[in-house]
Amino acid sequence: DGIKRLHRTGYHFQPPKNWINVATAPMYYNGVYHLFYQYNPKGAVWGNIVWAHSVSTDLINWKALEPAIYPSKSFDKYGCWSGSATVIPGIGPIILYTGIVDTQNTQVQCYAIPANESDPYLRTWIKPYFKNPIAVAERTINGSAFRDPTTAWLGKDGLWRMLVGGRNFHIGVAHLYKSKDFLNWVLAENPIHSAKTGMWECPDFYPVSLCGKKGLDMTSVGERNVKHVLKNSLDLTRYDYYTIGTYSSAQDKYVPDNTSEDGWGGLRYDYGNFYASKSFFDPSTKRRVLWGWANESDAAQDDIKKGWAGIQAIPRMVWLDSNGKQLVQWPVEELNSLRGKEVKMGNKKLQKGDYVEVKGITSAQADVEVSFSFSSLKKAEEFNPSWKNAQELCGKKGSKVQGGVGPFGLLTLASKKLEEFTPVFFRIFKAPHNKHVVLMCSDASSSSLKKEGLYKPSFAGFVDVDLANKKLSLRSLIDHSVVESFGAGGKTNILSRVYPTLAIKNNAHLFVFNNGTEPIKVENLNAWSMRSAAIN
Ligand code: DQQ
Repeated sequence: DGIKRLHRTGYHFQPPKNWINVATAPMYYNGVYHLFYQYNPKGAVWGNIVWAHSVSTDLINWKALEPAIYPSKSFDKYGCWSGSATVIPGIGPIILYTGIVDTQNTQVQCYAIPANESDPYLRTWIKPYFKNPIAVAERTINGSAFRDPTTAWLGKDGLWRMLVGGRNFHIGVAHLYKSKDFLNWVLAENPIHSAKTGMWECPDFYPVSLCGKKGLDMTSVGERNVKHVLKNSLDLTRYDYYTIGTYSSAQDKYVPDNTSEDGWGGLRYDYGNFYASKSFFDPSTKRRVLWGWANESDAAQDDIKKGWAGIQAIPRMVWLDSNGKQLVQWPVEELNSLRGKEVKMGNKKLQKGDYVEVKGITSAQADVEVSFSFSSLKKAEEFNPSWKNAQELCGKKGSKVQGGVGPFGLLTLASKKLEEFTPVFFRIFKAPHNKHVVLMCSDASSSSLKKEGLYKPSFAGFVDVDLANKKLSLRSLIDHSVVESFGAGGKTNILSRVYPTLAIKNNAHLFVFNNGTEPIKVENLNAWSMRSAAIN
């Protein structure tokens, strides 16, 4: 049984066994949060996909119900793939999802409604024959790349709209459909947007406020005084990228601002293992909440031995940064209810080569918030403008490579003698015109002594942060086989899946470190043992 439990999470969502992927149709309805997710009831590899269903009142503790949507009709006989929920004012929730109609994985879009609106958990969903499927691949659409309908919204003309992810040769497209009644859907002439990226899975499209952290409801917000976000999941590389832009329902167009790349090198929610994410508006707290799936980094045979594969990241609140150019994310505050014993460190200087243990908490299941400061950026290394790829740079300049300002940060899931550790750290470079480039890394390359079949990437992203106050903050959620980190208050985020062989349970340690010539001060560190959530 050991191998099955060793790396299971204490507070990141996972079912008792088997394969999971996309968190589908997250929603809040009548006081209850619903999480559906792609699930294989028969094993720890992808296949036989149904919608498993859990409910919660706090987004952290979950009660498992029976699968809500599973193959039962001619239009979804071979699988019920991802989709979204729309809560129609005065009517209630409708789920849109992708049905698989044959063994070639031909995809159609379908809808389902609650069998009994007065059941607080909405356990049973029906798929009426009337009008199902609501969209089949027609004309120019490629039916094997046609999936994952979004939450629908109302345009100014009173028509409902939804997007369906697709691919036209090498071009990723978000097909637009319109409907008067939510049942008869008509394909619009042009996709709402497209780009040369390959397939767009799980598109997500929503408005964000120009200032403040408040979320907006897709179905009712106007188009003025807001920005829109379009997120697409790139199946070739397995990452989610997004743009910020402007949407007009009169023109049926979304136009990205040119503040970030619309493609492979674009902004990401997360620079680690975080894919096929979905957001929803939570009307009870007026925030937008984001779910992302974190796949295993272990070999498939090891997933089978463990009997499980896949977790969900901690749900994150998401809003537009005050610079208007990127999103910011932060774990939902309900997570703090799991915080137990707390230890602190403050005003602690770290010279080059220092590492100091943070003792007294369960370091394999912890939440750490820390702010670092430095007195000068003079010693920062020169940035070479050809370094476009943060992950490659982190691979070259890991935590053991001495620097000027940084590398400094945390060593998470570390064995006592540091045979294993997952460093999460910053490194600051000097760029022309008195500018600086901040690199954030979550480096799995030293995370495990296990060699065979383990993916140990040096995940990294750049952080667009003002260093005027000479401070950088970091939060890491450590949970046995996951380290989920938020840099500079959630501007750059990285989730790593790791499988230590020594740094397990009570043998896992946590350190702060500095390996740059500029001394670094730990201004404030708060670390908590995390209780396990009641999950399923
Ligand atoms: N996998 C799902 C699809 C989605 C993809 C099937 C994301 O709906 O496009 O499980 O990994």
